[in-house]
Amino acid sequence: MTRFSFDLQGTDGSARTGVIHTPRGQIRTPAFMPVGTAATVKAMLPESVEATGADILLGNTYHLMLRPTAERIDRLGGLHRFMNWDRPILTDSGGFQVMSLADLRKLTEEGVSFRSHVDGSKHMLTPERSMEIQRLLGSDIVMCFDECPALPADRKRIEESMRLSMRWAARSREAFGDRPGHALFGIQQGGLEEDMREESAEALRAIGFDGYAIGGLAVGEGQEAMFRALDFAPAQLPEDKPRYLMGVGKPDDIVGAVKRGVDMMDCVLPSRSGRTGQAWTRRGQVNIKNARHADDPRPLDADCTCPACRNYSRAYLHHVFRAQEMISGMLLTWHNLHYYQDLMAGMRAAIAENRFAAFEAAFHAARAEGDI
Ligand code: PRF
Ligand code: ZN
Repeated sequence: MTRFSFDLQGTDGSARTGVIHTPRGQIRTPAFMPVGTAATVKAMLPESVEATGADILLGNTYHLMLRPTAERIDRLGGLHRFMNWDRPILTDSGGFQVMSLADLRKLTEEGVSFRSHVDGSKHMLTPERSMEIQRLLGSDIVMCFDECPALPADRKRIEESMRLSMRWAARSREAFGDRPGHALFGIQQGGLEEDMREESAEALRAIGFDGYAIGGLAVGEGQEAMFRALDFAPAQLPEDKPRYLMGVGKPDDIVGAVKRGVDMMDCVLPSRSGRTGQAWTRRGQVNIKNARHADDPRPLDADCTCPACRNYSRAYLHHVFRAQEMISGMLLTWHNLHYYQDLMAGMRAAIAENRFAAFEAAFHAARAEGDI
């Protein structure tokens, strides 16, 4: 059986390109993972997600434990079969989602108790239960159970939270055990402070993981502060393992993160904004609701090869959005995911050919010209 491994193939400054090998296939890095929270990437068939160029999806412990439950998914053959996606799946561990979505949360050393945002039922998540749920789902890349404050927060609060997450990381490692072909990733916390990030990285390195995530960023600090933290955080993590920046981001966040040494990212933005009429293109953001598109026979992005751009006009996309037709969310989501995957492919090629700086300059120049 293929064990989980990471093959770092090239670097350009701090930027890296490589391949993660898993029994369910390869993940080309830098990788963008579309979000399939409730066992679907909303408005997309799995084969369409694959056609955009995605190698891996993200699923959520929190949502799936509440509905339809991990035990039911296990009885039905696991998450891959349930949602008809046979490539790798990474699952988030639930703590972060509980803290942002659940009602009546109570945080203790043991874990988090909370009420479901769906039906008010009572639940408890601990590192041990999170590992069990992610095993029942059949996740290929399992995330440690952690929590983090929104920023800005007091140093004291960030420190206590980070140390709790490191104790939970040790319990997650113990509960995960030895599962050949499946990976467990640690999650670095520590806010924006270099010394706390280093303490967290040191704790994770001592435990030992198959990959390392950077958590606790993109939680209200803004891009400039996030980039300052990313100027030191990736280098604190092992060079020979994948580094995953959780919940990021807009295209310019992604380019800046890759430049600073991040290998994997996920974000709801391309899929969520597709359903609200926002498109992302080489020339920046386009709001398809805008009346200026009503008579425009041109494609959304003349350089894009996705079905929305090959087969439809801006006028059509504008019309179906205004008419609240379901195809609107389908086409814009497809386009956005395709654009994100094109961006990742462009960065992988640029890093491999040692021209990332020129790629980054061209990326910003096209956006500065704007949509015309
Ligand atoms: N931890 C986990 N999931 C996350 C985050 C985190 O810190 C973030 C922060 N951007 C997004 N998703 N487990
Ligand atoms: Zn397109």
